Amino acid sequence: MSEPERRTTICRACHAQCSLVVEMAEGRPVKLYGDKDNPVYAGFSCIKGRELAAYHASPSRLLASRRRRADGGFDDISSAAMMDAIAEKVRRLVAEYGPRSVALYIGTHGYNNFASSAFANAFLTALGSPMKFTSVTIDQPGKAMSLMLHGPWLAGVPAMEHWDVLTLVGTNPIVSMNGGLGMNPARRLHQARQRGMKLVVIDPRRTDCAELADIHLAVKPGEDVPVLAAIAREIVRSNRCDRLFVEAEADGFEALRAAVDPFTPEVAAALAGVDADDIRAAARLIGEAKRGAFSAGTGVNMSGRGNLVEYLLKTLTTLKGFWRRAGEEIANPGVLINPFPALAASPGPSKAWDLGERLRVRGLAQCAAGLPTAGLAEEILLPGEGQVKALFVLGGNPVLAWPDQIRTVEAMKALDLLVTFDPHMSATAKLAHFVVAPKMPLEVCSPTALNEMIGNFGPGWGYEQPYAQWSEPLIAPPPGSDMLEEWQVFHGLAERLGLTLAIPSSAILDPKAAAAAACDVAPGAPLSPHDVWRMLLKGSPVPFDEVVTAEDGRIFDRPKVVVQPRPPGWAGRLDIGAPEMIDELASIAAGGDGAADGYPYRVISRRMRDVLNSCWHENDKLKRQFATNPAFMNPADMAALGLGAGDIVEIESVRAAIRGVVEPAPDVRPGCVAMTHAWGAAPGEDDDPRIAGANTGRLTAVDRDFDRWSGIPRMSAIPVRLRRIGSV
Ligand SMILES: Nc1nc2c(c(=O)[nH]1)N[C@H]1C(S)=C(S)[C@@H](COP(=O)(O)OP(=O)(O)OC[C@H]3O[C@@H](n4cnc5c(=O)[nH]c(N)nc54)[C@H](O)[C@@H]3O)O[C@H]1N2
Ligand SMILES: Nc1nc2c(c(=O)[nH]1)N[C@H]1C(S)=C(S)[C@@H](COP(=O)(O)OP(=O)(O)OC[C@H]3O[C@@H](n4cnc5c(=O)[nH]c(N)nc54)[C@H](O)[C@@H]3O)O[C@H]1N2
Ligand code: SF4
Ligand SMILES: [Mo]
Repeated sequence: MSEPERRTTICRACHAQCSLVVEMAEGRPVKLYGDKDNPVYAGFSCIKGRELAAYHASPSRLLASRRRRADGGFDDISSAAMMDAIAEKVRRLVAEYGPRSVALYIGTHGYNNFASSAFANAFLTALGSPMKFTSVTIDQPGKAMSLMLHGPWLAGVPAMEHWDVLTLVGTNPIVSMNGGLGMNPARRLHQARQRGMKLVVIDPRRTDCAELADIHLAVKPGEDVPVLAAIAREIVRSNRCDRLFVEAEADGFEALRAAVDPFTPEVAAALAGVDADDIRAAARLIGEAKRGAFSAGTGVNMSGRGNLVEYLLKTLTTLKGFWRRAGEEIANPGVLINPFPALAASPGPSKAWDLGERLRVRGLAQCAAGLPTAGLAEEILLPGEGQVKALFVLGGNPVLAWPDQIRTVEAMKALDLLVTFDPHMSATAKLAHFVVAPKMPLEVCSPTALNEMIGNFGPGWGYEQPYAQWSEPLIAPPPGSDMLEEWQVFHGLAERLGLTLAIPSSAILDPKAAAAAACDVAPGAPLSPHDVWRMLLKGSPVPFDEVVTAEDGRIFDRPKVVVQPRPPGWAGRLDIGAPEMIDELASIAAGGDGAADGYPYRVISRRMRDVLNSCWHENDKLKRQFATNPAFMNPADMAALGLGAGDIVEIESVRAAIRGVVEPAPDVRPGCVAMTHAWGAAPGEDDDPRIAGANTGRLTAVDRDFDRWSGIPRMSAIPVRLRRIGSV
């Protein structure tokens, strides 16, 4: 046997896009591991990424697309015949019901490769349908909503090396890579702590990050607002605000001061079930810091008050003047994507909801986070003009991941046309009319555009350096397979329907400017993957021809940018007293949130290190530690309920009951059951939680306790009652 050839590639098993070494022997990948020479990731990888090649060779992988028969079984279908059949069906639906009857949902694996999502969106636009949904509105919609309410600060926050304190709220980036700590998060946190950075973690679970925190506030789920309001109150009252910055740049200080005033540390401590002195200590750490950052995650975005929590974190950043100032340097002026202008200024707040297309249900409409995905099942089920009849699912799995699983399954079954793009017969694919078998990451080219793009989410996201990597295909699709890239399918459909696709540049953040720079793809135009990426990176700071030379991933030689002061006559100001947020604070202070009688426990969501959402659950290496998604419970609760490790517990919400396998977890706050989403199967299908896991989405109802703008219902902090129903 010859020596293995060493190649590098971008891991595309999650959004973090780590750089992996791939040892190739006889044209096949034999070993994957983190590239220790990579200047940003420095050798980091996880088991999900090291198994990337195994997913490609998984026995469960579809090697051709499938079409459902009338009896519910599936036949293989050639790519060409499949595109013919889907195009014909779309043509008939649009003719009979109008373009709005066709909808698109982009999930986790629809973003990893921008080419897929760009072509899918352009296809909907060409059809004339506004019905474009993504997982963002069931993930962390509070980020986009709060950004509009508070206003963006164009220069962002300083690099992590300057932070004296970091506060993580409902997020565990050491495991999830969810921002806050950047790439190689454990190493970065270690380095920051060595130089003296303090860490505050607010989470009902003693997470991997909380283990390393200076202060851990193990709040009651859903009760973060009182704690953050009390921290803001302490900072204001102890005169630790940056008054000059606030006066110069923000409106609403008096309204905010009055709104947080009722939240004394004692009041907040009682509401959140933590120690008032710990709240004071956290306020002191943050208050005394010169620079710092806040980062939140799914935990708080899903527990009922996501907009307000994210808003308070931006407000605290403003109160402390933690934003990057004029004269400071930005090390990353963009490689693939043009960043915001480096100005110490804000364009000011803007409207966050009712921004366009209205759903026909519950007054929901396009908001800053997108069209409310939590309203889509009802849109499909509600008869009448505009009803959604066809759904394209791009790299997502609604049946296991959307809230309100019962309604979701009903909706999927009601569709005239359901098309999933998935390498697998996922739970959603099983209900689809067509399952498109796509090429997989190591078989396609792509750059690190996704991770650079999400650098705009907040502190500790994306790259602080002008870093990028480009990957060419390392392997060919399996012999005898018939697969396309997702974009090729949308291109093929457009061609069959005589539609021209306008592909906007991903390098331009402003959607209007990106659309103005769009490249038209006429029907029948031959297109290579490089042609497509040339379009997608049109106008990128580093030109495409240079980007493709970075197959190892590198820091480009780019001029540092110095933040410029606010131009004269600039009108925009930040808003820390947005009336909607101030009203919500007032209702919480008045004790607005009623207790859920009879449902004393709370199911809280969490990620597991080795598994991403519903992906590749059949891979044994990902299940070394846990076979499915256990119900993690505090031993004190287990004792009170007579539960032992491995027992089956019934978990019942107002909506439905599921069964979970109990796993003792002293790190979980008593009263909580921590469970990962996107496991289990469709209702009536499984039903052994030890084999399929349990679906927490079944506990939730989209029309109960939902956000008025993004529609996100309570997907964490779900009130439940528990009952022991068996042991091993
Ligand atoms: N209760 C509760 N519900 C939640 C959450 C929670 O914390 N609690 N989290 C929410 C969040 S944050 C999200 S993002 C959503 C996730 O929602 P989705 O994105 O809808 O769900 P995933 O399970 O990520 O679906 C990914 C699909 O992509 C497929 N796939 C894998 N590799 C590829 C590939 O290379 N190409 C293509 N085309 N497909 C591929 C997988 O087989 C899988 O079916 O779930 C949400 N639901
Ligand atoms: N290994 C792995 N990595 C992933 C994923 C995965 O499935 N596995 N999924 C990816 C996806 S789609 C996303 S969106 C990101 C999400 O990334 P994160 O948001 O960091 O996700 P989690 O690790 O679940 O962290 C959420 C935390 O919120 C806490 N929490 C729950 N309810 C509350 C509450 O009411 N208040 C507070 N303060 N905390 C609460 C939970 O205990 C948990 O520790 O991760 C991504 N990365
Ligand atoms: S963190 Fe994500 S990108 Fe990095 S190796 Fe793991 S799965 Fe791949
Ligand atoms: Mo997510």
